[in-house]
Amino acid sequence: MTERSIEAPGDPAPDFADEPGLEAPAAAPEEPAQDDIPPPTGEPAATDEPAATEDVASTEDVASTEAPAATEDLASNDEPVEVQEPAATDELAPTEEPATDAAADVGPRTVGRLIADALRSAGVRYAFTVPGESFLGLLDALGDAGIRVVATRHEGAAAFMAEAHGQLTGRPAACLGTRAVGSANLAIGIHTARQDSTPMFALVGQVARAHRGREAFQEIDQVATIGGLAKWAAEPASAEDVAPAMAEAIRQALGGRPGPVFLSLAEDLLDEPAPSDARVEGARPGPTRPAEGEIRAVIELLASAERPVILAGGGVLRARTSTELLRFADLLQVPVIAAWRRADLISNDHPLYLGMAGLGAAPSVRERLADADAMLVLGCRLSQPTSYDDAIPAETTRWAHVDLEPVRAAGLRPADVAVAADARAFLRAANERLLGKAVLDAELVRRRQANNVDDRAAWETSSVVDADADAWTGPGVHPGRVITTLRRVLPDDAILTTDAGNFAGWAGRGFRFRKPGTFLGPTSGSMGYGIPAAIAASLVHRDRPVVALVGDGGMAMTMAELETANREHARIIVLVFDNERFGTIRMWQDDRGTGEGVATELGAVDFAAIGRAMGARGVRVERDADVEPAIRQALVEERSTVIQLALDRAWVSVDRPAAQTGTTS
Ligand SMILES: Cc1ncc(C[n+]2csc(CCOP(=O)(O)OP(=O)(O)O)c2C)c(N)n1
Ligand SMILES: [Mg+2]
Repeated sequence: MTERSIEAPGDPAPDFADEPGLEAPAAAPEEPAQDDIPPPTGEPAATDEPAATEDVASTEDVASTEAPAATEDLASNDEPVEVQEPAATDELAPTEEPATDAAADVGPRTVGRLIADALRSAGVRYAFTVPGESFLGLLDALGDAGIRVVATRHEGAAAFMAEAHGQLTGRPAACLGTRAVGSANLAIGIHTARQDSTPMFALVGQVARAHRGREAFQEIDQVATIGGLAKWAAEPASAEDVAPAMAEAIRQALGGRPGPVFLSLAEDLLDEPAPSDARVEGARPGPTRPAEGEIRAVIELLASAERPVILAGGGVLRARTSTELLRFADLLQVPVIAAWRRADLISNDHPLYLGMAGLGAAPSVRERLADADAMLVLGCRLSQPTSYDDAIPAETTRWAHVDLEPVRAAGLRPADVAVAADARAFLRAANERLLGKAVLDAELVRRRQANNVDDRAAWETSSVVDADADAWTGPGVHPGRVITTLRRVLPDDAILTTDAGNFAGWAGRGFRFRKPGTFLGPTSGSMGYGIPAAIAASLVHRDRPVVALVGDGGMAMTMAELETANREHARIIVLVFDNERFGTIRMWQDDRGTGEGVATELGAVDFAAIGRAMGARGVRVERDADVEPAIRQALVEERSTVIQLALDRAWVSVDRPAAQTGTTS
């Protein structure tokens, strides 16, 4: 077997429980009110999303009304068993789960079926694909194993859908493509899953073994090339290799820092009989738990500071532990800043929430981070945008890193305290300690409380995106007002997805998320993500509005998937911020003062008509007054809607709003 691993096997994935939304407290800030996310209602019948209203792991099973009833999932991530964790009624601990293949005893089966059963047992409910003749033996087996297969128009969208599904639910999905050409198209989503730490299976057909190494039709070394984007990749050489490869693939995808795995599967192998004794063995180890001394050290770091801050990332969302984070922040009176594109971490209305870091963030966020005398970086890998090009943590900030895999990167000052732990395990243990034996310096707590009030006020001022909206008379819409209108009109459990581009800055700064699990955005900054992610979210949550924010550039990259949405009865609303250019890159060109307009000027596209051609509704909005009615109408329609928003080019970015005089058109 050809195998490539770029990471040591690590720790387990957290369980995939859902979590109630967290509301801003009305009267008593230390008692966060909890507002439950309603259970999903659409297909899959018993859905991919837990219906629990607490932090309880889902017991959801069975894919969709269209998928065959699944075999029992012994290794499913949604059937955690409480282990080791101190008793708590509202959250189930991550758990050691057998990764055994439940279908191993069903009798003779093909290698394709063996793989499909193993995927199902690892929690896979959806496979997204552009089919190819090189993996028919797997494609045929997926439905029989209880996995719903969704055809997409491009493999890039298939990979984005699988990534978004994994990011939203914590449960891995699969994407499939054919040999070199399909693999190459899947690449963008594999890279995105890697940067987002999202568990995902990318499975690609490979030429038959007899042709391997002869530059056969669409042959490349897939493990060395596209596989290099994944956390782990392999090409099993024989039927005997497949079960161990699947066991390792599952362990790699879900264990430690989760990520995408890549399997290259020879066409002829898939129809071979699997060895009768083939079992996908292996257990993922339990979550890494912090030691007493480590917890104490982190608490002391924060409790002894006057301006501490918690910078929290996707690890908190993945562990479904926002409630514990807020409890921890409340107990210590330490404010929370979200990592880039993880702003749905806790309710943005909570007094201890001080904004999202990174691209487009309110200026107060960076200032507050830079000003911190102590910082806990929690469930966050300190990406380049989040750390403002490694400027955060600042030289003067004592910092602790609690993460499944704390980073030790070149150029990054080592953490004063580094704790390898799951965010939930850490927070629960830390909260227990705080509620029990910890003694806090009352004077310091009082000072932090006073600072928090000021800092929150500073963020609220700094994150306004529609200050000048009443003065705006056009042409086109005011992008900041679009975002505040959207917030006003959407229910709290609506899901927002975003593409890449300057248009996203207004939402990044101005939208107020109120519940965890209501935002999907790629930390890879990939264009083309918004629509596929929205479709994936809508498949999971049939009953919740899903809104994709896209620019005209990104829209055109994956707009063919509107037909996929229509076919799959996924109801999405697409807001297209149309400035007829790759506006972000044009801005950089203008800043350089050279090459303005090279490859950044685009022509007009009737996106509303495109929407209609794909089976959706399509409307074009030219002025602010028409934005709200268009969104409200879309919310009550049965079909998807494309709302094309005319955006004057004077709106360069959230930091460079249009002046009232003239345009750059
Ligand atoms: C797949 C991909 N290709 C290229 C880029 C580089 N890029 C970043 S933003 C951008 C322009 C996006 O244009 P549009 O979607 O119209 O949004 P705007 O910047 O105009 O708001 C480009 C080309 C990228 N991030 N992703
Ligand atoms: Mg544009």
